Amino acid sequence: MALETPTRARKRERPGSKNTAGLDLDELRKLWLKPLWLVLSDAFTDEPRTQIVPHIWKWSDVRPRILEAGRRISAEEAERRVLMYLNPGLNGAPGATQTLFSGVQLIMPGEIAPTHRHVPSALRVVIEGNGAYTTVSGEKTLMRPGDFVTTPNWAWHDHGNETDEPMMWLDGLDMPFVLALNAMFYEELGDGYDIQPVTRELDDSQTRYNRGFRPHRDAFAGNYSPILNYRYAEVRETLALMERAGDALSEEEGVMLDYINPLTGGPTLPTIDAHAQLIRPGEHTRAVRDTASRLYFVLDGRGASIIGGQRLEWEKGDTFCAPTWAWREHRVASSDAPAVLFSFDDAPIQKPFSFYRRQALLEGDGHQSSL
Ligand code: GTQ
Ligand code: FE2
Repeated sequence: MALETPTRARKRERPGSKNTAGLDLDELRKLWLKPLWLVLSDAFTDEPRTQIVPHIWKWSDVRPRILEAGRRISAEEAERRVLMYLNPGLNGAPGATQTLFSGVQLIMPGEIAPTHRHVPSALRVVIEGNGAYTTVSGEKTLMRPGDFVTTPNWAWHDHGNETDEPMMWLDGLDMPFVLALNAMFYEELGDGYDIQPVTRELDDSQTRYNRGFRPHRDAFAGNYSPILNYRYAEVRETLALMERAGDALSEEEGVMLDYINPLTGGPTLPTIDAHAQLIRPGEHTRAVRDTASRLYFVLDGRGASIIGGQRLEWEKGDTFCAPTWAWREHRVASSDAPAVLFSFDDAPIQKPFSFYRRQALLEGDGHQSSL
């Protein structure tokens, strides 16, 4: 007899058994044993559950505080002068979501952040300042507002500011994920190498790989993008063209592009996918949810998002997070300029194991009712 596989599981009340069946739980506990049936429905939930809550870090709150930190602690003492963005659901543990760390970093004129490397992959998006540098694996790049810069796993990196204005950027790392796996390693390049030797031309990787070319018989074998810096000016150009062409208009995401590794077409970092999207004046995107957790950074403009039923008003420089499986939708008023949102998510961690799911809200008008 052939068994039919139901395409839709029937919904039923989960029993959530409290029946200890006369077993001696204390005795079992001493033996590090416990009946699964007592906790089954807490672990095997029908849908994802998360401690992470939607939250917005307003640039108007953050900016004066990171500048104050700049007056009170030297880069030398801090090593990395960063104010972390903590998710209110994590009880103070570092992390903006369960897998992603974020924060704002400040480097004052004349300062350096010494060379080190670590297991977590990192990305930066420049908020303010012009021309401070980061050097990754011997390649230096001068960073401008909106630029997206990657620092792969275990790559030597240092930062410095040889300009006369402060430089502030958003950091994004998969650090909570690495910590959850107990897989952290960290080391410094050490004495005399606070600034690592620059061994490649300025923007070597952009010229090599970001023009539809690749060196013949290229030996690059990293599981990350070889491109160090993705310029915001080019992102704006591409988004503008996509908008004019009327293509790639996803109801859920407006006009959106992915930052890719040109060698694979996949994400720039093995654990983190990054995107930029244009929300046009008068646009209200259809609600969508997926199993990835993510952070949004407002590159330009202003608007509002409803994340998990919570309305977050945002403007340039703000950062906000969307928990796993929370409906999210974005809106820009017709009287406002187009807005550009940068976002990064942990989908690449989930996809290889078939954990990733995505769903658009098809009921009603495709919007949540906001609180
Ligand atoms: O700039 O290298 O926000 O190593 C956290 C850890 C930034 C960095 C962070 C880091 C860095
Ligand atoms: Fe680092």
